Formats: sequence, structure tokens, C-alpha cells
Amino acid sequence: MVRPMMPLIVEGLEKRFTLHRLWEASDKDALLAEIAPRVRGALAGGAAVLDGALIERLPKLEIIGNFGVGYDGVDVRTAAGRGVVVTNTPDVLTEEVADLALGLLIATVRQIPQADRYLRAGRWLEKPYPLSPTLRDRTIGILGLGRIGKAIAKRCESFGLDIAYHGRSRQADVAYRYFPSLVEMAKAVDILMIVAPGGTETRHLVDAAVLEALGPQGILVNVARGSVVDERALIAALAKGTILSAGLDVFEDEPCVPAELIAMDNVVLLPHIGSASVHTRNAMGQLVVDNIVSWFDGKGPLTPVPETPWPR
Ligand code: 8YV
Repeated sequence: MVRPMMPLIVEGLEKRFTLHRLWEASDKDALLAEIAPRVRGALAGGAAVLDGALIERLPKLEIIGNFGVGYDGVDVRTAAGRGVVVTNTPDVLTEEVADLALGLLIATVRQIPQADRYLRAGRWLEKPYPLSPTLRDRTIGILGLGRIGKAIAKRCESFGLDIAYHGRSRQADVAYRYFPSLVEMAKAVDILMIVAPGGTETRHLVDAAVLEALGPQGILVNVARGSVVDERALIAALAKGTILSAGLDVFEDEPCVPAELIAMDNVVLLPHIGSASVHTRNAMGQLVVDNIVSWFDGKGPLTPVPETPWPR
């Protein structure tokens, strides 16, 4: 374990395995040198990054359990090359993150946190809160129509929104309008909802050109990874009125959020809480434990990532 993780994971694993806590060691290198020849499982997720160099230092490594559906903190290519299975926590967080995405969308469009601040500041006593933009008659473009993207789309349908999506390929099982080009989709929609995975392939996919295409009434919502958006370009676009507003649950350098964003009133900022309910975090933690236990029981991983399929 390279970083502290929730007690449910620690207790679940300590029942069966010897757990080494790398972050507690005063001399990490010395601890690694001592335990590396025996380490057969490792944990990642959130700030707990497992880079290629660390994976290479563990010759007996068999499995990496990632806490989270996104596993951009794991060098999955190195793991796959070494025959190490990587597991993540899909499905158990889908509905929770989709709920948060819709909450953040509505909060951004209807300015819920701003209105709350207005009331608390006693300003309602002076005059009513100004009229907000609307979700009525809007079109939403979803970047990344995976499991969570589809759960968001389903909710958007019931809100009466017109839905489009962009991703690597058109999906046979949905009737939503597909755009092979992200810029073209941004031109056609009012709201851009980002649910695409992080990593090098999607880095800064949403850049100045996409924000320009989204336009002055455009709203950006990101519940995926900060790395998908060029944050400097976003700050400039929000400051200049290139787009109207943004709702952000994720940032490029978490937990550091640029002061420019914090100073803006046309953004709603959340501290990466998409999956962060007690119920869902427990389900995610249990799935991390269950994957590792299943593996060492000789039953294979429960939820391997596509890059390390099982059976091989
Ligand atoms: C977690 C997430 O915040 O699942 C993901 O990909 O981003 C979140 O659920 C993160 O994995 C760990 O804290």
C-alpha cells in the first residue's frame, strides 16, 4: 500500500495478507529493497499512483487493485507487459457519479451555490436574486459515453434534454446523435459533459478550440479527470466570456485548484466527490478487497481492466 486507504480495505486485506505501508517508512527505498522480492499484490487509486518504475521494482507482483473506476494512476502498459493483472471498481459507482453529474449541472445552470451565498450574505433582504440561465430547450453533448456517460444520458432524457455524444466510435445500442468530431459536437450543443477517462490519450482534449466552439452560452461540466481539459484555456475562456460557466468536480493538480477559478462567480467547484458517498465508497472498497482475495484464492480477478483481460 503506497498511500493510506479506507479502513474497510485495510481490515479486509489484513485478515488474509501481510500489508506493508510504504508511506509510513522513514526510508521508503530501504523498505522497498527489503520487501520488493516478496510483494505479490499492490494497491492504487486516487493519489496512490503506481508508476512503471515501482511496478518494475516488484518482480513477484501479480495483481494491482485500483480503488476507482479510472486507473490513469497505474502504468497499465508496464503492468500488462509484465503479466500483472490490474483491477478497477466499475459499476458500483455508476449511478452515484451520474447523480452528482446532474446535481452539478443543475447547480451550475441555475446558480444554486451562488444563490445560497446571496441569501447568507443577507442580500435577499435588499432585492431578489437575479434570474438565472436555464436547462430548458438545451442540448447536451456527452464526451465519453461509457457506463457513467450512459447513466447520465438516461437522466438527461428524463430532464427533456436533447442528447449527443462523442467518443472513439459510434455505439450500436444508443439512438443519441453521434459526432465523430469533438469540435463539431461542441458547436452543436449548449452543454458539454465530460465523462471520458484520463491518461495521455485524452489529455487536453477539451482545449481553446473546443471551448470557442461551445460558445458564449456554453456550459462545461467535468466529472471525469482534470487532465481532459486544458485548465489554463478554460480559465481564459471563462474570464473572457468565450463560454458562460463551468461546473467542475475534477482539476489538473488536485487538491490544488487555481486561484483564478476560486475567484470566479461563474463556476461551481467541488472537491472530487463524484463517488464520495459512504454507501458507494464502501462498495468500491469491498470490490478492491474482493478482487485481491479472489485472485489469491486462485479464482481470477473479478473486474480486470480491458488492458489486462482475464482469462488471458
Ligand atoms: C475516486 C474516481 O475519487 O473512480 C474514480 O475513477 O475518480 C473516484 O471514484 C478515486 O478513484 C479515489 O479516490
